[in-house]
Amino acid sequence: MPELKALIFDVDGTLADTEKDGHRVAFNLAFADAGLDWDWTVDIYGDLLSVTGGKERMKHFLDKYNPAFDQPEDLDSYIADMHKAKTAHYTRLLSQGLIPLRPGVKRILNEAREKGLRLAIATTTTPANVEALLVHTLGEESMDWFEVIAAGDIVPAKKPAPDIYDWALEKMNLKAEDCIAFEDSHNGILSSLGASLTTIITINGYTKDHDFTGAAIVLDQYGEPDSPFTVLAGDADGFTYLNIDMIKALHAA
Ligand code: XBP
Ligand code: MG
Repeated sequence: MPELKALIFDVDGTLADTEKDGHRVAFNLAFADAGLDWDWTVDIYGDLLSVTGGKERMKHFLDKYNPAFDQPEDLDSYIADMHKAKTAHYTRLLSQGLIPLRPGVKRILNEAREKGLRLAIATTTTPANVEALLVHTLGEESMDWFEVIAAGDIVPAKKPAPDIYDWALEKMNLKAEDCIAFEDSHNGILSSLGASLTTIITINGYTKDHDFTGAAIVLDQYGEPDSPFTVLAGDADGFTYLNIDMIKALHAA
């Protein structure tokens, strides 16, 4: 296996646990602003997460949970406007520091930079949401740490399609074998494996029972030197928290 050159991170559920208390809350605030009684409870949202992309998710909600809704003439622009309002709520929630990075993320990003590994993001959420998370957890300069931020509608097909990872690889002029991906969900690993990327999984409340077949390893978290991860599938080969040496070992395996 060639030398590891770049780390490509998913965002939601991977860099931070954003869904239950971030995106879901922002959706409900936007619905309330619009005078709608749509209430995405924790359980309903967990089901709706099977569809990636907030706009696509709202359409899926109407089809599956609210077919009687009197849809406007131009549903796409109605949904797009609702999504803009939701994104404004979400970025405001992040600006209030409500959603921290997951354990080990900041340490791994800093170690990668110290060791000259290139960084990228491949996510279904919007560029605005990525910027808000990075700026409010790592500071303004962190936007420059990532050579490529592949996000949202930049590709025609969202995860589980591999398009977003393929796009990031192309922009970085790298092959999949030069890189390793970090994901949290079944849709996410289908996308990264679809792009032939070795993939490290951390689960979260919504994805703990997902199928992660093909993952290099499945962890409950990246851990810290004083708080070890739990290995849910795969072999940590003696490591107790994820660091660049372990990432390189998984890439080479
Ligand atoms: C997760 C998603 C996103 C978010 C909501 O993205 O599927 O749709 O749930 O964000 P990933 P938007 O795990 O690929 O980071 O409303 O901006 O889509
Ligand atoms: Mg994710």
